[in-house]
Amino acid sequence: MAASTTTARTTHDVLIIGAGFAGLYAVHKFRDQLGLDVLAFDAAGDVGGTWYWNRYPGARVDIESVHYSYSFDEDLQQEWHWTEKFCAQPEILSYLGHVADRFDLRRSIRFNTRVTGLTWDDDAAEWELRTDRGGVHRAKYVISGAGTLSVPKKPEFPGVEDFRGEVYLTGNWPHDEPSFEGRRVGIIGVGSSGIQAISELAKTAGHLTVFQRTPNYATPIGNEPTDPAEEAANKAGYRRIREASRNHFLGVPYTDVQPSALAVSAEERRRVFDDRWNRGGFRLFIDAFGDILFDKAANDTAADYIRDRIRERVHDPATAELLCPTDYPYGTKRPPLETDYYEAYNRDDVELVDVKANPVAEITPRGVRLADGTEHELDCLVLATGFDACTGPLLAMNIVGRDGLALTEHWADGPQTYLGLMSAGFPNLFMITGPQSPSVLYNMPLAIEDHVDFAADAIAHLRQSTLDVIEPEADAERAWVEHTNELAQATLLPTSPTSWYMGANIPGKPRRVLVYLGGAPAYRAKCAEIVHNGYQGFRLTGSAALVTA
Ligand code: N01
Repeated sequence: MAASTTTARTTHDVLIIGAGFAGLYAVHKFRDQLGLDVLAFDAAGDVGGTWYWNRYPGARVDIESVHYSYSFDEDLQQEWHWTEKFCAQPEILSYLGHVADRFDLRRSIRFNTRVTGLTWDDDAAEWELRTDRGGVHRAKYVISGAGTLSVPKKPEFPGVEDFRGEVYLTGNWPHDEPSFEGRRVGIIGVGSSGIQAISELAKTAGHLTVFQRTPNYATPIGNEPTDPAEEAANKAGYRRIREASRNHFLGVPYTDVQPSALAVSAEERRRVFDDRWNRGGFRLFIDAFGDILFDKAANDTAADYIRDRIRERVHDPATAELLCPTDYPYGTKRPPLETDYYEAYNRDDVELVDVKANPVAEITPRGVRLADGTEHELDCLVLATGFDACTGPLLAMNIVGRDGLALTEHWADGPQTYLGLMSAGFPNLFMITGPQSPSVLYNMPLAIEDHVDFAADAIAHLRQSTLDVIEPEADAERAWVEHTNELAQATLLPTSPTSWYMGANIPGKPRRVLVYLGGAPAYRAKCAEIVHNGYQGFRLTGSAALVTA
């Protein structure tokens, strides 16, 4: 494991924040491929990022593992064997551990070390990074791989600290697997995390109470053991598969999307929806009809279809209706993928409580009390209440750029970025899968590789000259923010009242789209054009130190 000693003051070429998919690849890229001196940090005790923290029962990937994996090393993708189509958290964590071993990455990472401050020193033209272990580290370049969903939403229920039972956060799950056998368990939240956890908790808890505010459009994941013939074909065709993925909106090599749900007969629509439902993954969402995310009438056809399927699976009609989303379009919140989720509600020991009609008033020492005074007594409470997505991890690090400008100030009305990768006034700081990039609407490992490669190319480009500072121009940034907002307005996303894609899940958070909605191919083409035009929209300069050297 990591070196546990912290050198109080060190200087490097590149500082890297995080040891998840982004940080690990960045260490390899900058240290082993560019030959730079790097140091990385992670608050966790080992590598894994999101897969280190999210160990709750049922945690599983929602993009096929064969696609949700690194593409940068042919030997790596040939030698690794995924046991299932959609692997569970322990296997993804093993994969990242294997990557760390294979490329000897841990020696460049300080674990159990949280970044608490990052300040740009204009005179030296370098960043100073501070940690909670008292370390002060300097470098010309900083790569943030701090993640998009790594800051859990703070529990917003009064009294939670007085609860006499155990409280668990899905996004910060204990390493000693808690036992729920025979216990009265409550869970708040039915997003992707809650839905995965509920399916598993229902099997072991003595009684499970699900506190649901907004039901979700969950569809079958379609998980199965890896088919050896398919695996062999994938390994033989990885090059083509990765290329097809990078040319797809979501970064997966799906090819069956039809233009419009409204252009086909009801029978054909049903056939397509049935086919995608049965094949699982995000096929219903992204590989059925191209207008589902853009046209309300098209969206209604998919939403109606999903509601019908929910009603087929849940025996009690009143419970089924409560589980049917009605007040926001399908896909405007990330659609959860499930295994036997709806069947959990057919058990006598699982109870669904509507906390939209009757909100949670407080957590009492005994359990959860609702607005009408009803108290649900519990032994354990699981909070699956989501994350301060996309901007949260960056804003948590006390980043201060040029002229003392705090990132919190620059982003007071929502994120301001160029390409979702850099921000004006914050030179040489690359935000991997940052806000206003495709990030969570692209296949994350590929999105990460694209961004790390962009940063590495930019730094290599600077190092070939007497330049060493890259920063977006304010006009280019304004235009990018406007562009991402316009793209969002052309979709149904802004109509969801609680979607984290729009920052709407956190009270007081500015309502601004956090994801680039033009799709991965358009985004990649834009980045390539910008580089081709000499890093158009970026200002490339030489620091005084370099020029006088
Ligand atoms: O969080 P969420 P998540 N009272 O924000 C409820 C990724 N992920 O952790 O909708 C009552 O989606 C909230 O209710 P509402 C994936 O990208 C991937 O589940 O605000 N309820 C909602 O039901 C995903 O989208 C996987 O009304 C409250 C839930 O908590 C993202 O992470 C697995 C509440 C939060 O849902 C986030 O998912 C897991 C309150 N005060 C996660 N506050 C994969 O499959 C919140 N809620 C790879």
